[in-house]
Amino acid sequence: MLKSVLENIAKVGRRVEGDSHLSNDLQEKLQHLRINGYVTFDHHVGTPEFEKLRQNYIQRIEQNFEFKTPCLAQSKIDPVKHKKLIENNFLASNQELSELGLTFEKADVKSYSQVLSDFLPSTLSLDLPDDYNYLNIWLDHDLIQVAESYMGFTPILTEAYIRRNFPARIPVMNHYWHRDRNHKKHLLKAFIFFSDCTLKTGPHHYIAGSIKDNILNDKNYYTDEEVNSSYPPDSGKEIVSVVPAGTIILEDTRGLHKAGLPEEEFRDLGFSVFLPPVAVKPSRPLFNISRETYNQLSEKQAKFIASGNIF
Ligand SMILES: O=C(O)CCC(=O)C(=O)O
Repeated sequence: MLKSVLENIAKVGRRVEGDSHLSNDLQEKLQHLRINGYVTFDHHVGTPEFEKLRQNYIQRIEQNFEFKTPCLAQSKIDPVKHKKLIENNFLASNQELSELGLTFEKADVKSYSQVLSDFLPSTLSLDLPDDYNYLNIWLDHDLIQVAESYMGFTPILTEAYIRRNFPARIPVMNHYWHRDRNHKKHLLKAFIFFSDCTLKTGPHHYIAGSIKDNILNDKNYYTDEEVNSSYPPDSGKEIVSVVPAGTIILEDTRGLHKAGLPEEEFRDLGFSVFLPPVAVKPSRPLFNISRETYNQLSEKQAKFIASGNIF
């Protein structure tokens, strides 16, 4: 008995007992997540605090050029020369793309509009800023309580970043339906909308309930046709995120999902990934926060941060 308890702790982490400590609203959210594989939080929509954060993010992208480079420049893609890469949906590291001359660097950046016109980026990525105001959304108190109860233990925030996605000539892997494989049993991702999302700006798509079935689970990617034939459009299973800025969708991405390809403008989306403590690779932290920012977190929030992420 003791042996199996210890084994369980080693497998996942500190267990969280029951759901009764949650408010009625959060119990409902937890129930929704358990049944459907996703749940939506809208308490940041329209708040001055979120709008201030959004403006800060826009400034980091459009004025300070804090996005990551090397960055893929769709303008440098030659459909003939890069046929293989296109067929592989650009499954290559930034380093490999850079060696092929398909990226732009910080030194190439003169202004935001020049980046868009010269390089046609499909995505600009920003690492989570070392700022408590961002962490406080990534570790939103309602969200982490639901995440913890769903998993049954306190998970660790292992990835944290924001992406601006533009219309792209060539789809990449996550534009196709897939199931995330980061962990077989315990995985949650939060999608934090930093812009109003419409059908035209590339909504996120999810098949409700698909974590519970074993349909379409034998290959890495699926077409719309394959998904439509297993989950007909009139079944109401496909959830499409037409939502205002400030919305957070917490999702078990072991279920079927895909990124919508923007047809116009862009969409800004924050990402967080929650995994069991044992799945954390201390040698490879995927985001960093300073001790000063860490010290601003509540006791509860701090439990979601691994020591390897603090510098
Ligand atoms: O950008 C999105 O809407 C989804 C991204 C995705 O597929 C993923 O993070 O696995």
